[in-house]
Amino acid sequence: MKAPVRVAVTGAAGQISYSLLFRIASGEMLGKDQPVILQLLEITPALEALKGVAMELDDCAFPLLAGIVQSDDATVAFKDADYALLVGARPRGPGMERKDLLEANAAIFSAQGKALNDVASRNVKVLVVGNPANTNALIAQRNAPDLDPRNFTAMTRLDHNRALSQLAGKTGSSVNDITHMTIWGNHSSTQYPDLYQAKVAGAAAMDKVDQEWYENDFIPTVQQRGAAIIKARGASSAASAANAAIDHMRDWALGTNEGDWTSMGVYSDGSYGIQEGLIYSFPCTCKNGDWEIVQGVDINEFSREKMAATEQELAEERDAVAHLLP
Ligand code: NAX
Repeated sequence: MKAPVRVAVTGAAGQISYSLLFRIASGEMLGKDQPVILQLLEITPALEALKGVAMELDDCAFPLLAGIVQSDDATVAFKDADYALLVGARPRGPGMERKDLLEANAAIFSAQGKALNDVASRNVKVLVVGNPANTNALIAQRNAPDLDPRNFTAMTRLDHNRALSQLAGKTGSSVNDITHMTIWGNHSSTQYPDLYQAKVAGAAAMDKVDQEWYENDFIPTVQQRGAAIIKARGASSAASAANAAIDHMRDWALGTNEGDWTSMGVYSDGSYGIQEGLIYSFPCTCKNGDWEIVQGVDINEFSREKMAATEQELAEERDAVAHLLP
């Protein structure tokens, strides 16, 4: 058996974590031969609820669960962390403007970035799930100057998986037949789900659907799926978000499928003309625990416009919190 790795999860008493933690502990994220120590962070008022979650984890008697740490102190929860899933965030309250939401979260993610910088493993792989995920990831990254910016990622895998499922439904195929799906940009309603590269059983997806469906049905459905779930369920996506977090981390740690790619919010190096330093979702491949932005994807005029719109939104979010960035 391998030596255990340390997996920190924030917002650990919340609804996404209630699905996520059990799957991490059962080996679905890092493999059935990889023991894990869960290091759980919550705010002080939620520690009692967290205790209940930890009791349930104990009661599963997971063979791979080598320990549980519970804390309201980020420097305890992130100590030597090999993986950090930043799920906890401040939700939008009544009367809160977008700017207030960005600022409230900037405070949380600055503190967590600093704590990661001070105590986490130098190779820590960070996934930000808490919204606004891309900008929260940027804030954490900027507050962790001693860590490689490539260690910080934001989750657009749920959007990617939603797009796979919509396309499979439309073409009467299985999600297993679909490759080369791409989500560009922000995890928000400006995201651009791109079908121009996607393939269904090896054939171009755009030859199987019409432009009208693509523009007026597929794109808005994927962009608005989070809101549709809230309307139907009365609560935001939880199990599917946890599943996407598992997929994102598993691919990063263990590699993407040969001949395919996934979508990840990563530090832009200027690829495709996207401003350097933004955390922007690109098509990525992963190998040996590292990710790479896929190069050479053809960008037509339609795509260029949509990629620029979501880039613009991310630049605005960054500028709105600029006074809080080091
Ligand atoms: P919940 O409100 O159920 O849970 C959040 C938990 O975080 C709470 O227990 C809260 O006490 C804790 N928390 C708040 N501030 C914290 C801090 N500073 N340190 C540690 N813990 C803290 O929300 P849940 O449904 O689990 O969603 C969590 C986040 O994921 C939200 O921001 C949500 O918007 C975001 N989502 C992101 C998605 C994505 O694709 N990137 C999709 C699903 C989800 O909407």
